[in-house]
Amino acid sequence: MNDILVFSEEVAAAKAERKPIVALESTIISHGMPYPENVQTAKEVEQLIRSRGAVPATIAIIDGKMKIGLTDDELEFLGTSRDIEKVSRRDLPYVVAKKKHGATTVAATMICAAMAGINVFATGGIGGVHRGAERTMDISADLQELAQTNVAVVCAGAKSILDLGLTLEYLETHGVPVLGYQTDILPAFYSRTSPFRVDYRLDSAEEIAQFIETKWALGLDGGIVVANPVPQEDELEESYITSIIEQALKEAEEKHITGKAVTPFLLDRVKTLTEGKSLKANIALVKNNAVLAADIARALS
Ligand code: PSU
Ligand code: MN
Repeated sequence: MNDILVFSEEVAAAKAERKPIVALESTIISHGMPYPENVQTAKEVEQLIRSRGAVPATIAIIDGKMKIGLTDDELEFLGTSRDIEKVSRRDLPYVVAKKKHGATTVAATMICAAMAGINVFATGGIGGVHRGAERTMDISADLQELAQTNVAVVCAGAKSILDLGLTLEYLETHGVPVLGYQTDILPAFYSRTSPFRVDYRLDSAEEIAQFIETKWALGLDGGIVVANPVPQEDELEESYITSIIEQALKEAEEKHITGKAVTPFLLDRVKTLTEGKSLKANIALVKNNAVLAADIARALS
């Protein structure tokens, strides 16, 4: 196991000194944003976490190694190579056994983070129950991971490519709390609001840390969703983004896109149809989440 789980120097030192650490995923780099914005954003997000007194640990599989903390060259490689698999829980053993390269989803990043002893993770949006899931059964493995793995995930809610109502129902069934940071309303990634409420509103990183600590102290295993709305100035208009998402969903249906290709297809279409407006919002919300995650990690340590 020790030669499969490999720490960067920076993260190894942070662990030895018991510094707060924030995990970051890599699917957003390889499959979520175009080059060069993906690599640029990944580096800036790491820098932001350092500036808040925590240590970033971007996670990916390189040559079959589960890397906890990446060099700038590795970030560049993930952001440019076409040879990167999207890796969720199901795919992890294949990519490790075959010594391939993989970008980790929220689920796979949670798994690697937990193995590495890291319990706070910042991302953009989580996967969830897809619209039409009553026909397709398309439910992201991210939700099942949140049900069982002890990592708090800071995100901007979930995109309305998903059925947000069913996603909340699924999380409730599995005992995953959805916390709103300074909001009562579940944010919908590009917009600060949705028709749904979060389970509990907490207004500071300290209160969120206290909640997380209490959950695990009670022996209640599993993750926590911390929903942090996109900054106001970067928000996209709800009716605008909704019509674009509906267009993308229609195209996915017509092209019979299924399985793990669905989410990357939808993300790519939304990006193209918004002519880059969604990318700007995406970058802003990821940075916003990184800052909150660093504050929570500090409060926890
Ligand atoms: N949603 C986004 N951006 C993303 C993803 C989801 O708004 O980049 C990525 C994350 O890595 C997430 C994954 O874990 O897609 C979910 O994929 P799937 O639906 O195939 O489980
Ligand atoms: Mn899916």
